[in-house]
Amino acid sequence: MRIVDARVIVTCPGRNFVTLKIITDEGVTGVGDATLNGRELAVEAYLREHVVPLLIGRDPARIEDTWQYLYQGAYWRRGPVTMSAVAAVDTALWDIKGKVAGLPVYQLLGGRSREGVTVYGHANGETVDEVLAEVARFVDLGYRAVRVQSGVPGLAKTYGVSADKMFYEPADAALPTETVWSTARYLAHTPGVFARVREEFGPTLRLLHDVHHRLTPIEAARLGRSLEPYALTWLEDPVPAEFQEGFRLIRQHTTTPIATGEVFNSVWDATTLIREQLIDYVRTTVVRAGGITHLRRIFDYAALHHVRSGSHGATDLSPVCLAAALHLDLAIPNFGLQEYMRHTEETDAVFPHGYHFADGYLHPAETPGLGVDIDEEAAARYPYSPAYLPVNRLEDGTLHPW
Ligand code: EZ4
Ligand code: CO
Repeated sequence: MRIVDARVIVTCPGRNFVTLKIITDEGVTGVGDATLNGRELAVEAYLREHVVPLLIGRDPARIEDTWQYLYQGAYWRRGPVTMSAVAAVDTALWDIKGKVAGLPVYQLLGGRSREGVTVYGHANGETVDEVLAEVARFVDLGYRAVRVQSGVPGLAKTYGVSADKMFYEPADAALPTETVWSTARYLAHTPGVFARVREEFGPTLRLLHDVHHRLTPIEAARLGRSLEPYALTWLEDPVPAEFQEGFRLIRQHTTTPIATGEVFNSVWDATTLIREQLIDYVRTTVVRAGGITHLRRIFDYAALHHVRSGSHGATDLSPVCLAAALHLDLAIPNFGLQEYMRHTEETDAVFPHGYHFADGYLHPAETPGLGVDIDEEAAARYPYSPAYLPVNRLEDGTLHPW
């Protein structure tokens, strides 16, 4: 079998997605997600100009060799653009291998290690009362784990709080919008939110919170300590994670579990964090970290150090990425949690898929391959529309992580 064509498809059914579709001479096809929120066309061009020509004529069965060829062969290793492009190829090749074998991809990864993939949803509100109502809604929908984000008094807009509760989309304008941040206001408000949520929902509902990279290590340590009575499953991205050693300080001060990694693109971003057990969950996903092949490598390294997975699953990870992540989630021994932000009806129609949600679990399709595709005719109805993530400033105007 040989690869005869590969198409890079950009579509915007409510938000932008970049998808690679690989076509073989025997008619078997595979899909991979290549979406990089706010920088979509960089990956589209990387694939179209520098990857697709190298794929033509290759044997699609050689997944590892193709991965090494694109990673080592570029000479310029890593980075979100390169690794998203490599991920798309890798994901599509696993899809093809599954279809050729007549098996869902999780079977090729060792078979199921659990009955379903536990997911968490995003409860959020401007006020604590609104937050409580949203948590109740997710519990009613069957969710076993809920991320809780609240507006902060004195701040006009806060990360994670949206008007449309089911379909949070932060890339909201053709040029970046600007928001204002105050660590003091946030730290004063947040523990009280979790006190109210625990009071209302009891001790066993799994609760999570995303700091979105906004604190210093000692501020994060203080927040983690103040949240200890509310027994969070994890505190996410407490600090910008380029400086891995910074997590040592957080660890010295709090038993609140730490999750990080949605901006990581290879195991090299997390070797200190994992080796020293500075985190509890590593949170990158298929499209960000070089596909199923490399994400499996990260999760296996994590397993050796008692660190679990927590795959990123925001709406900018397409249904193709989510489908691929679910196969890995089902197979690995050290699965933690899978984030699940629902896609809109328009997006779901462009990406027909067989995964489904029931009783707080996602279940991958049982059909051969990944069980997801792109409807190219439907995709063509939604042309690319520039959209950027916001930037964030302190009250005095200093640029701060968003
Ligand atoms: O802001 O994926 O945990 N989820 C997140 C996301 C990220 C977006 C950025 O594109 O932090 O909402
Ligand atoms: Co996050």
